[in-house]
Amino acid sequence: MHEMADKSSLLKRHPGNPILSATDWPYRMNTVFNAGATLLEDGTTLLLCRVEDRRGLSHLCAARSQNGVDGWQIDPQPTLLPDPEHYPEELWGIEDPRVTYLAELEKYAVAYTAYFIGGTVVSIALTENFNEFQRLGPVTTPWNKDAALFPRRINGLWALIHRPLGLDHGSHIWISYSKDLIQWGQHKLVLMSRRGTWWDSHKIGLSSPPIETEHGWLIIYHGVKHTADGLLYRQGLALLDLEDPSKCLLRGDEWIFSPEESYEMIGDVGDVVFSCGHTIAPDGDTLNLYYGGADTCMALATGSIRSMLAWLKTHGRPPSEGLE
Ligand code: BMA
Repeated sequence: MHEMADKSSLLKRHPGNPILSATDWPYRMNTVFNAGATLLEDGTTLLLCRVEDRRGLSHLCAARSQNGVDGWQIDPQPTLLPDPEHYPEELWGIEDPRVTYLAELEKYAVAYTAYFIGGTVVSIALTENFNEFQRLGPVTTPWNKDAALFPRRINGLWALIHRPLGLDHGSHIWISYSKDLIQWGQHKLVLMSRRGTWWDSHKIGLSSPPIETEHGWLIIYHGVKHTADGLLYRQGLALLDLEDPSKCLLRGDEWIFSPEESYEMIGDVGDVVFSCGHTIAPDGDTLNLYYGGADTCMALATGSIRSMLAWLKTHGRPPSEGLE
């Protein structure tokens, strides 16, 4: 169902969309999309954007704004470039960063996809200021992507959501744990892609990092459907147990956000809404979801965490009820 016909839509597009596109960039590039997001201490919104250059390789570039909507100050040069000399897995670029503030370390963790002939892996870098980064290197083997850290340790361990690539039957969301952010283990399956004609049947993967609520970790995830016209990327919701996030409590049957506007349907890869980051307003409820449109621009949609939880309570069900 198109959201236009559905007044109860959980996410409202900003009328100024797209909020960032290639024409805004201070240097020559192709596209900007799939940015990680965070609020800095002074309230500035920082988007760590995936920028594809005119060779087809991606790097990361920071854009800062006082209101998270316009007046973006974009770094005059790439902020984090692939470093294939020291990290050969970054030869074909670094993509889709997800930013989590780790209060215990007083650092931001960036989980990103590194791409080379051997496949995609998840790498982590730490930063205090988005000027200097400390790379921890790859934390998974290929093929893996769509990863983000939880903001705090759970039962004494850091937790990472990620998405290993499956076979034709789908790709599923996993969680792993670590004492030191480097050695990861205790891998567990969290959520499976559905089957057949479902909107999330081909692949699923985490969108922005998990959101802590009193009812559990709210996650927004992307679902991909393989259609005769190619892949169709939409967004859906699930709720994970607060103390054991490998346990999914509720999952919505319907998607909550789907390509509809021209900047989501037309671009380098059409029919894609793909989010890697959000910010939460000081009211603790308003969610600003930043997302890439058609792998070409950055857009913003706003919703309410409380409404999303209420929606999941009425429209969600435990995933153990079958994968259809
Ligand atoms: C996924 C990721 C995203 C991209 C999407 C659609 O596999 O690589 O970066 O937005 O495909 O092309």
